Amino acid sequence: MANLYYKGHTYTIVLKAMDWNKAKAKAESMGGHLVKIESSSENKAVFNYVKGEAKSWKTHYLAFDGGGAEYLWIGASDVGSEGSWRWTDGTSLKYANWGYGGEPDNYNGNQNVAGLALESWPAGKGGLGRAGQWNDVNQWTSLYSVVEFDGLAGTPQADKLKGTSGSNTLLGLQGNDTLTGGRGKDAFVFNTKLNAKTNVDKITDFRVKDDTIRLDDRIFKALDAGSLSLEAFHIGSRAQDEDDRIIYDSRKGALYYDPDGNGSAAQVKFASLAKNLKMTEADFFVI
Ligand SMILES: [Ca+2]
Ligand SMILES: [Ca+2]
Ligand SMILES: [Ca+2]
Ligand SMILES: [Ca+2]
Repeated sequence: MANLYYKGHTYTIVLKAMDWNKAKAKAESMGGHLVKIESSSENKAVFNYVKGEAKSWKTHYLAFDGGGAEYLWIGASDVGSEGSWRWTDGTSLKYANWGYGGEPDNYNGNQNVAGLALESWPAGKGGLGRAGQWNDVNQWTSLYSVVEFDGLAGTPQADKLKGTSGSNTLLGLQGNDTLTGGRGKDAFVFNTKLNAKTNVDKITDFRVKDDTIRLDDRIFKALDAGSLSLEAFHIGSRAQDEDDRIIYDSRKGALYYDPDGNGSAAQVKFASLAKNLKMTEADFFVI
């Protein structure tokens, strides 16, 4: 299955039917999030992508309380507060494409998450919504889901990703990826489980002046979101102090994460880049 690339974002489909909460967790473990659809053009692009992919699926998952039609999970929910729809990042919906027949209707009082419909509903006759529109359905329904990555993303395998001459965000995800930002102010995101054998990304053209390495605090648990502190960055082969967290071995061009500085836990290599760069804590940002 090919990814969809649209306006600097990447979309993929998880072909494993899950309830909404599991789908949300799965998307986040992949380094993305359940799709956040912010315009009619994005909705159209995502819908056309899903519709095209769905032609080859053997199994189609339906929401019985969604008129028995086929849906995929998207990131909108009002679990926190009935009627107050939000994306999984907590922002409210500025664009929505609810079914024209009165959705979201919180049918039976327990529809708190949204699906993107692949057909009209009620199935076979319509009247409440059409393909491409959204319906609130029960969160325990098992559906495939649409995952979005906020940048140019790869796959769980080893990828070669190339940015443009403009500013790009690159996410290699799992696998030993090769990332090339090109010109512009590029950001390289590390947001999947570290593994010194199977998840070390090579950044071929990191430029200290323009580029940034973004570290997800769900993976780099010993870091706090925001700027990396001066004390947390160290140049050398290993941590010297207990507060060293990100280690740049400038002789090898290797980047390591050390969860406890000079404590007993081992450092884990997560990236390689050129040797002898004038790296500082300012080259990192914790997300
Ligand atoms: Ca509904
Ligand atoms: Ca990777
Ligand atoms: Ca990859
Ligand atoms: Ca670029």
